[in-house]
Amino acid sequence: MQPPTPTMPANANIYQALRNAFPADQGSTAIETDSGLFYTWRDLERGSAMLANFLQSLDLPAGSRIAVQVDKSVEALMLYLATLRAGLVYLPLNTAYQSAEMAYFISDAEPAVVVCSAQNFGWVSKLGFQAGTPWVFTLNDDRTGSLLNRAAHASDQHTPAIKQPDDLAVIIYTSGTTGRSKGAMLSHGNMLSNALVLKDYWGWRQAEQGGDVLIHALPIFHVHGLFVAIHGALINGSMMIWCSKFDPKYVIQALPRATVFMGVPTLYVRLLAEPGLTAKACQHMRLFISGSAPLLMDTFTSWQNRTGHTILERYGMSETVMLTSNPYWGERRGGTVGAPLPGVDLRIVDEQGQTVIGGEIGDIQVKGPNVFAGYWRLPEKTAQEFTADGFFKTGDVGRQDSDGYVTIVGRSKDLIISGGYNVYPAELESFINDLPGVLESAVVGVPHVDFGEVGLAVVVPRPGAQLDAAQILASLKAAVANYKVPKQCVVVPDLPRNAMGKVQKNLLRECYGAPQNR
Ligand code: MCA
Ligand code: AMP
Repeated sequence: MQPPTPTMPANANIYQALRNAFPADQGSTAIETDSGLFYTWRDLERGSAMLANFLQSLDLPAGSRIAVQVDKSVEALMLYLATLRAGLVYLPLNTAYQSAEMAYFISDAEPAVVVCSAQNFGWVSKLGFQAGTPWVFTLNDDRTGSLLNRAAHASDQHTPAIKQPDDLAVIIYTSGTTGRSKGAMLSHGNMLSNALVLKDYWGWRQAEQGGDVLIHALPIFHVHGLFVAIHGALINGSMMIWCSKFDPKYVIQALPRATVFMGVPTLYVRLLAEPGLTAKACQHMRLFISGSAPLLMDTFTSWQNRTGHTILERYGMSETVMLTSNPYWGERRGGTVGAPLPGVDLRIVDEQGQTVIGGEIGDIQVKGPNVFAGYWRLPEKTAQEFTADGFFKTGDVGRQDSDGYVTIVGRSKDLIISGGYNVYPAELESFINDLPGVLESAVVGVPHVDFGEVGLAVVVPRPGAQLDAAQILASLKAAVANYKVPKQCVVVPDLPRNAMGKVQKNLLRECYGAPQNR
């Protein structure tokens, strides 16, 4: 039987719920970093209070966006918490985004505050001021920057703003299948309901039960690292071992002091490549969780054989936070993403929109308190992505077994997931098509030993033009986030098309899809 869906507290501000779970001993360690720093629970509370007071002193209009593109640090986490407690809207941005990508996000979201690293201040502040952003501050990963200087004068006492479950908390940009990124608007209720469900579902141990210790090795500008991992630890008063960057050797060395690890499949592949990953190293661990991309059966079984632990795979999206999970108590079935979480209504539908049963394959649609309200300033796009009866169309294709387990078999959206990051072919194709001498192009995902899947660009020259594949990749590298750049490019005379004139990407994958390892 599924546990009941948790009810919302009077103040749905998720910071308040996290704060309520901090251990009574505020002087104990909340975060230990890989650079040897220790932060107490009191540090988190006071540091985020000072930043919240500082943000509020700017007298920003209600609903103002705070756009943040900074390297991972505990101070960046405090800024996130401060934004929540001040009742403003957090907008995290991948540090790999380059100028054109940042220009788009800043002009679309119109943030009142932009926070960037001192190193990027020149170009980011220019973009901010051009878009009418009144405040641009810096925050570096070494506890310096104008944001901290300014907040140093603020009070360290702060009462979290009162929020209703539907109040906007965060905008997460997800790239679009048309090439245009959309800001998914997540509310305090979306995130809090999900955090409360996962608290029970994954059997987090409270301090009096010995407590959990999470190794936090993911970036903090996406749902996985920011919400699933951080909310998970904080709402259980659990300490984090904080890795500024994923380093498999450091993680293995930290395992004997930890109990929970979360990663995208690439992290598991890289850990398996380390001889130091042994059953003994993992004997103190309680739980390994994987998500954001498909976990290969080979990785699942190799992990079981090497460590004696069965990875728990779960499935979610930026628009919905977590949707399904294999059980903590019960069978973790490799190749599946488990059953819908309590409160999540999941159905598989055919092309006519009819629900299918009996393990038939179809489109995955979902509904629940965790599902977002819509895309920022895109009401028509939002309406297209929901059915008349309020289900969100995930764009994932799968089946559900009679005992509830869901298997994702593909995607109806044209998306490549590379090392846990989403790469949208349409964005890259549009850039390549604009290069001199290019007639058309197609970008497809091909298997990759480390990243699971990577992009391959297939490009057709204009009649008489000579194209250099390496130059095409170099042009892309100068323009878009590095993880989006295809690992390979081939120049061909034409693209295969079906009778409707649509490019047959499956044929390109078959032709060029030999597993890549570099
Ligand atoms: C780095 N590179 C990549 C990727 N990452 N190429 C393809 N895909 C990637 N994901 C390339 C860079 O372009 C660079 O190439 C070279 O690798 C080295 O870059 P570096 O930054 O040093 O790489 P790394 O530190 O080894 O990073 C690999 C990583 C990272 C640790 C696997 O990609 C990562 O942290 N991934 C996790 C992403 C994540 O958190 N996803 C969650 C999304 P060059 O040298 O040629 O420039 S949230 C989500 O999906 C939903 C909601 C969910 O369900 O969780
Ligand atoms: P994002 O836009 O970053 O939120 O990525 C969401 C997408 O990641 C989903 O729609 C799925 O396609 C994919 N995804 C997340 N978790 C899993 C998983 N465990 N297995 C397969 N795909 C996943």
